[in-house]
Amino acid sequence: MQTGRGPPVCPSTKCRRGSYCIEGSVITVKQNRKSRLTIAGFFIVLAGLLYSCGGGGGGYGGGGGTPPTSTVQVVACPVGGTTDISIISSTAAGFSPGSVTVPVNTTVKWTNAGGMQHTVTSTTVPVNGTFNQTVNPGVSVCLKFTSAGTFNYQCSLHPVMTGLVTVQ
Ligand SMILES: [Cu+2]
Repeated sequence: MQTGRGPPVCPSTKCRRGSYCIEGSVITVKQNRKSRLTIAGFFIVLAGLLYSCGGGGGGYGGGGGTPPTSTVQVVACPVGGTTDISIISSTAAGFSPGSVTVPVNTTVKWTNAGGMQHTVTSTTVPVNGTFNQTVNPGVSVCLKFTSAGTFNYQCSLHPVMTGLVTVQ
């Protein structure tokens, strides 16, 4: 295996016979060309490899790994046990409270207490921590945060509305 040299090679079981793979050709190039060319060539080959392998599965065939699991999951709102945020206006104070700090595996519940549609849309968040939920008037949405981190969000319809969920 070429671990440590970059993204892992596509497993041969996922590459159809006849499609090119990294191993032989790139090693040869690496010995004969300067490193910059090798790197460029590597990514060109890698792109082709990902493309050729992507049709069979979920698009992660090139790495041979599993798809990333989101650390923020949309869940049906439970009865009780949630940290509650009201959406009260389309101003900067629209999310109330605008900042909450919760333990890992907390479900946060946003309830639209106004008459306008809003969203709860992540902005700056950890990898695999994105979310984007529409919240219609009178409706609640719930997100379960299963990993620690700092999750910034806004209403995509009224970007002045911002909020923060800190999970620790
Ligand atoms: Cu809004």
